[in-house]
Amino acid sequence: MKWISFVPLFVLFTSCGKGLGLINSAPKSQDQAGIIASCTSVDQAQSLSDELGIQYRVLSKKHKMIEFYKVDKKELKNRLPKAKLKSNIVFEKTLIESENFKAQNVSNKAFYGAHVPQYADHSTERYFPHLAQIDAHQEIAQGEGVVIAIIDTGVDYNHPHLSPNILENDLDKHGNNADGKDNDNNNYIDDQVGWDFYNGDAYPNDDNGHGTHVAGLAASTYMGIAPKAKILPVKVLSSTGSGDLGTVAAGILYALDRKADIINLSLGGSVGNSFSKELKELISSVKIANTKNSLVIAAAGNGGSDGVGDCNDEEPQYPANIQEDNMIAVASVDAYNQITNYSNYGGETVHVAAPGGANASGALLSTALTECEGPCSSNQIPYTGSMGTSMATPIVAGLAAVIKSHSSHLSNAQIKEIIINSVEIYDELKGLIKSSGIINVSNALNAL
Ligand SMILES: [Ca+2]
Ligand SMILES: [Ca+2]
Ligand SMILES: [Ca+2]
Ligand SMILES: [Ca+2]
Repeated sequence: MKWISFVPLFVLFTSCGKGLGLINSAPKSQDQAGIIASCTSVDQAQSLSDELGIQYRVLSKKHKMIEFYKVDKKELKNRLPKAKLKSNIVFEKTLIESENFKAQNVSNKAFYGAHVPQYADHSTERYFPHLAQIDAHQEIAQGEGVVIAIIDTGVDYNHPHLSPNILENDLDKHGNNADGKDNDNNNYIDDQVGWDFYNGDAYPNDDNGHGTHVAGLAASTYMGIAPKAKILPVKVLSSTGSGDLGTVAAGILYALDRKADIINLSLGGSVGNSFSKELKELISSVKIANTKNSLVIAAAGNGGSDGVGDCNDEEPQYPANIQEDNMIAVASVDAYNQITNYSNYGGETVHVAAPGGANASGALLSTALTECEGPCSSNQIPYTGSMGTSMATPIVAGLAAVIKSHSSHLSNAQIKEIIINSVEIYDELKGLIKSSGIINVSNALNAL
């Protein structure tokens, strides 16, 4: 399976004959942060835009989520009396926890390919020790039939170890087969492999590397936790890993439309209680996910600006601190089962820990951006090392996919309970992690 990787310059919704005032891309800075109006139709937004000369962006046509820019909130309220209005908070790079902590011991891209020895071989254990740490790769279930949405910086969907697992929307082709029409009627034109909410196009390529690494940890065909799960790439973060709450919420809603079973959020920030009103859009999308039996896995966070882990019970981190019964917040442990220096924690609010890499014991190796001209040769398949709660999160998403593929009748709440109750408990994690333990694939499957 191959995709054309060029990015066409078509504009979303051109077929509607609308254009003035309508923009596609996410806000690039705090200055441009907008106001989200829920319960507002595109027609209402367009007429308001015509009248006032303001810009707007359609976050979700189906859910009537529109973002307006450079507009007075009071004026908007007068014009759209039935709309629910929330200012959209932009995560600056310093707040975002998708930071790609490059480990000291894995300096640059490492190339592995078909010559990499198979699992259980000594070398592979050395390169992918997190698999043995959580007793992964049980042959009885590998994520078959389960969709994991990677809401992130995008995914390199041409990577040879990811492309076989990308969820394809056969009804709405892109690239050479694009017809500029929304053939499956989900309000996104030619969304064959996913959607890029940051740039407003059907090509959720990764211009950072973070999302590609995250996708591989969960579901690479080679050394992913769930090597047969499907990956749905949804780009909501910029090339520097920053983003905003409304775009993340829109990404979640899109993933639900594409029937994602598991939503991976290796991102977040300490937006603080004072912004709780602005969080409502994000919280609402997680609640909707719950009604669709979708499990949301979120990173506990990497300790904020000083990089030293904080207690999420006292300093809430979002989305990880959203208190819904389909949300699992994940901390990071090193290869010695100790919480990593950078990882946030919380005996009340952080449910489980998973391997996330640490300087002392190495970064987690996973898929990296390809630079091959044409298809990559077998010895040119890039993997790289990264560490963070961003890396621990897809390990848990992979486990959720494995459980669901084994027992598809389980509800998201039941899968969450199994993940939490099957951890390996460590005394050192008591009080830091709600379950006091590290996830374990073998235990979880034995509990089914
Ligand atoms: Ca579509
Ligand atoms: Ca189409
Ligand atoms: Ca794109
Ligand atoms: Ca800190």
